[in-house]
Amino acid sequence: MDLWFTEFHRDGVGITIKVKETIFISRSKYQEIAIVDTHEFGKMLVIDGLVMLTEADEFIYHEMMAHPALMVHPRPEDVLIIGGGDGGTARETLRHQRVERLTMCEIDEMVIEACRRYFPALSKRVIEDPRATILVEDAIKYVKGATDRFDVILVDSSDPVGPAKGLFSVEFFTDLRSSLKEDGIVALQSESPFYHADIIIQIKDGLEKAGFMYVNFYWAHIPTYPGGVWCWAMASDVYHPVEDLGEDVKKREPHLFHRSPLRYYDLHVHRAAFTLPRYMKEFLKRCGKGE
Ligand code: SPD
Repeated sequence: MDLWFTEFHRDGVGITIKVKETIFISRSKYQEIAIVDTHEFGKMLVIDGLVMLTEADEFIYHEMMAHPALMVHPRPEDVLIIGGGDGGTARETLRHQRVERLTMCEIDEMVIEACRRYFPALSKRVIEDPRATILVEDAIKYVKGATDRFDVILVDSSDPVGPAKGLFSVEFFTDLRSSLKEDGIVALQSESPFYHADIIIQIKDGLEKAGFMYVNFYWAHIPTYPGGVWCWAMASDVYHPVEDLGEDVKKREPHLFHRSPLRYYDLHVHRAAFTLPRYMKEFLKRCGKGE
């Protein structure tokens, strides 16, 4: 008997992936977590019926979640990851020699534990690297109460359903801005430009209302996410994501450019990622401070 998994993007459309076997399925305090092995994409993490990552294409998502902000900031010494319990964004962050301390704040311990067991290639680094601290906490409360200030905050959230809903609000974006040092940068996963323009508009509007000077979006292709194209926002009061990308970053992190372990990100990709298709520029122009 063939087993297939379908994630519905809307009522009449979705992505269907052939499953070899279900490896793990459980309900945590917050959500339903499943790990299945697939024929095409290797192991896949699914939360509340939505694909979070697959072994085959996670490198694109995690490289683009972490490196653009970390390359633009001249001294990303203190980094906070919100969500990201699978460890993929932490793995990419810890490739940067300039990162001195990494805090990862994930609400759901079951995500951390399941990924530690079934996705060691993602989670190994954050467990073994002495620069990393893992907090099992609600990030919304953490950024409200935190006295620490960060150079870079990476919001590697789930889609805006369940516990992740509050991670897309103006109040949260305002608390994020207060948790950054004066020249800090935040990058947030921002959904599909084709299916979730409303969410991207909400993020742009929210980051601008929170007071960020620069709010820009960038994109990459991710075959297993809705529409195959995914977006991130980057916001800062000081750094423009392309104009302030110095070539000297190659001297600061040479191992990420010469014989690089990266498979997607480089400085050409960085600049290209901030070039948006016309339909996206159109809907961004119509909200907040314009494009
Ligand atoms: N629709 C998928 C959105 C998932 C974004 N976060 C994925 C977490 C991987 N670290």
